[in-house]
Amino acid sequence: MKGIVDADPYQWPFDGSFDPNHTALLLVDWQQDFCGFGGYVDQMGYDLSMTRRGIEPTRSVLDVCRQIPGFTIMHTREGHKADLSDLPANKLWRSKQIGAGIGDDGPLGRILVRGEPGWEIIPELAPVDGEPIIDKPTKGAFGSTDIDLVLRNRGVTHLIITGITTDVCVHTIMREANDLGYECLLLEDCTGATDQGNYESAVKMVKMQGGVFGSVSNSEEFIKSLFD
Ligand code: C5J
Repeated sequence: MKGIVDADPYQWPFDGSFDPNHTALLLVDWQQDFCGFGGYVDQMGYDLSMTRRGIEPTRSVLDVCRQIPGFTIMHTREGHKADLSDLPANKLWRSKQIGAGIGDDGPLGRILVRGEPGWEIIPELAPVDGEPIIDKPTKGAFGSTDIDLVLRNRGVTHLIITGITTDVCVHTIMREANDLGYECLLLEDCTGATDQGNYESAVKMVKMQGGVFGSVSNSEEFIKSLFD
């Protein structure tokens, strides 16, 4: 395995080759609430095809990574406690403004509440035994959970990032990780936003300043790099 990914604006990783023992595939918030019919994003009235289009490429990457010994595969989920005690008043208010109040009943149970059908990770990308799941009440993960500790305990220094939505949780997590020194790669076909312009801008932002938050590639290039 050469482990160098053809990416933009630089061949990833910056230091020449990556080692699966120090790399994690991160699957950010692949939950029914963000890409399932009747979930939070659907209830807000957005076009689900935009958040769903990354499912198949991500599944291809996941299938390959699961076969590589040493590779960490980690999932995150956004959701709140049933009593909503971890839900800030402004987040609740905003969700009600757009007609999808967090904690309200919807077709997939209570919106964005832990344990409800809408909060579950979609079956296509569901975790298997041994894959850590990080639960967060926030958009980011590093400021509100033990994700950094879990990654460091496994010796992870490099992150391959997939998930939804590109401009919100994916970007927040990538920025947090980058600030902590993780070498990040975003797979652009393995992510999606609720708005095409936001998706394109979010991808573009990663690439500015020589890769201000990391580098950007896609599922095909990443998988190819594993077999070069
Ligand atoms: C949002 C997320 N978009 N997982 N959450 O509210 O990106």
